[in-house]
Amino acid sequence: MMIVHDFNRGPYPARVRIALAELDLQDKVRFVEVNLRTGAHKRLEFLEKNYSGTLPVLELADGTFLAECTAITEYLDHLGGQPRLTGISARERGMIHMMNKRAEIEFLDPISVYFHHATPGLGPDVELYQNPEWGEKMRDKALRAACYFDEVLSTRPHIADETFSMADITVVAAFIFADIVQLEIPPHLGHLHEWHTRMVARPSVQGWKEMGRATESSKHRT
Ligand code: GTS
Repeated sequence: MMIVHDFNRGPYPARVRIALAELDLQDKVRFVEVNLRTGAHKRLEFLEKNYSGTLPVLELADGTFLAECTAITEYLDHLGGQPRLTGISARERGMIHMMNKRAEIEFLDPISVYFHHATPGLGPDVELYQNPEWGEKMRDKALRAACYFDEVLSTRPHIADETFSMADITVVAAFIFADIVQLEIPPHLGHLHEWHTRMVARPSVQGWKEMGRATESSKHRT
């Protein structure tokens, strides 16, 4: 059994939950909650698992710790020998990697920076340095990315290509984070919103919060 070190409502952990559901691997993991709001992820005990002090982290049965949603998704996708989220052909893999990285650095990560710098974030005990101006800039960067992805989706049905991939999951997470920080994705971005409606209809995206509930109950069991 693998362990997901998790924060049950977090947009980044949601990426791993969605990947687990897409790959039908929910039964292969159990969740252990790490409370971001008390700064548990910045303590030595956790930093030994993930140098970057972020969630999620996947702990393999042999004790290896895998951090970074992209790396975790790659790993999970290759467990069954038939990758479904990270591409098979060289072209697919290249496109998915590029678009996933773009979704991170242009869209999801800037919303996270906005949250940590220009809103109360995780609270004064955890947010020891805040730069609101930088946060606002990152919010604007995220909004520019929304326009970019709208344009991309005017030419193809998914973020990277014809089929659903890890890059779609990353943009879904950006929507989840935007919702948390009440950042409106401009309604006129019709292609992006139409894509999002399709994504939300997927059982994996519909169900990520339910897997969150499983987190809570497993926390109480352990
Ligand atoms: N690049 C990392 C990844 O892709 O896994 C980023 C992970 C990340 O930022 N996770 C958030 C975190 O640990 C969790 S959440 O915001 O989605 O709940 N944030 C805590 C912090 O102090 O940055």
